[in-house]
Amino acid sequence: MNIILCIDMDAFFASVEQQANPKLRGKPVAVIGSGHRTVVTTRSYEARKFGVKTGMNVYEAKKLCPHIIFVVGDNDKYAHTCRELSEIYTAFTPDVEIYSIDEAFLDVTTTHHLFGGPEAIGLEIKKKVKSKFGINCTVGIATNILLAKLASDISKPDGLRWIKPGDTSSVLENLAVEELWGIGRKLAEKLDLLGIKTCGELGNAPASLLRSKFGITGEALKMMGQGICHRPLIVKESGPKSVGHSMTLPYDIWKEKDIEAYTLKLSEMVGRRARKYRLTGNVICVTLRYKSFETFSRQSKIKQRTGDTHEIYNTAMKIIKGIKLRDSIRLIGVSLSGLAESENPEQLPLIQEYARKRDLLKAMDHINDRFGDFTISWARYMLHRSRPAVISPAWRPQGIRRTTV
Ligand code: TTP
Ligand code: MG
Repeated sequence: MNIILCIDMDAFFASVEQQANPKLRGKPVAVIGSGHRTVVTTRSYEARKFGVKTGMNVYEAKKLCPHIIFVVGDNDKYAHTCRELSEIYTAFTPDVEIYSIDEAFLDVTTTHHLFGGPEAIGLEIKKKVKSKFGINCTVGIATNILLAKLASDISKPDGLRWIKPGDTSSVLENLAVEELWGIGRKLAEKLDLLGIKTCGELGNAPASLLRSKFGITGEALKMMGQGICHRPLIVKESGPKSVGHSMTLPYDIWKEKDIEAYTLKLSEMVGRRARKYRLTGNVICVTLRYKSFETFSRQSKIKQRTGDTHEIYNTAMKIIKGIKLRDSIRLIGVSLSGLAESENPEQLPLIQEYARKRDLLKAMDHINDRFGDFTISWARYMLHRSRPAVISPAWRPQGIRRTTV
């Protein structure tokens, strides 16, 4: 029998904002985008009491809750927290699926006994999330992701619920079908026309009826009504062969100082990730894409492995300066490969200059870990800082969020 945990942050964007600004705590807060036709992406539980919902425009929200505080969302901050959260999860199992920006599934079938059981893991995760980020989350535990997600949904906010196999039918019996993950309003309306309102009714409906109405999905729907779900977790492979970042630039560039600034930003992202995972590498590779979309890579091997932003940057710039650019650039990528685990980073370097550099990077990493990527960076890069205005609800660390099970 599998044991799956679903971890879902409570009012995620709003909670992150309330944490970042104490004046927002305990208050009705709605997170919005920066455009003038923006809508509410989420709202604090204080705002939910007034009926403020995701998707409402600011006028509708204000009408329901006149003292609501609107905050323009900061995607970098949420993505940063999401990445940090996954580190908390992987301490309990390597089988983690980051499903969306604030939801993850953990398969603890083979590891829960090491930590005192599934509930103990859930409580520990809640504690860690609270102490590290100051935000609440809800944990659902069950034998599959459908029921784990349901367990979390029905115990929000700040909850923990284990739906054990013996409890499944009593939980589902009178539950409205649209409470199930993957059954939206439209599908619920179609089921309603067949006289099916609850999961209990869905689970007991004749398979032939569902098949004739919904085709092959009909069978899956019946199983969902019974709390059966065979979708496995989609777990990202671990053990990177290289650490790399690339970015399509906001506009095509040509000037050396622009190329330098973006290469420095990318080198910092690569260096920081390498340092975080205690990796060093000795092959630096630069990828360039011209305005015409022609793309090519050049690499260079250095004598000693490094995770130092400036060594990566200097090598990357040497590579770029050795290329006779034929067109303006629309994408730059920097990667570090030939990876090995770095030696004990606390060991004192013999040369004082190296010690200073190490301490500087460590202090910068510490600040950026705590407050988000690029809170502190090199002056040359800061001049080129820009930030996207909105985040897609489909955002997830790898690819697009799936909306059905
Ligand atoms: P959800 O987990 O759906 O919502 P939530 O975390 O705000 O609240 P809950 O306590 O009910 O889990 O979404 C996670 C974040 O994703 C949310 O904080 C904002 C963002 N989001 C969008 O940007 N657009 C959307 O349409 C939805 C639903 C969420
Ligand atoms: Mg959430």
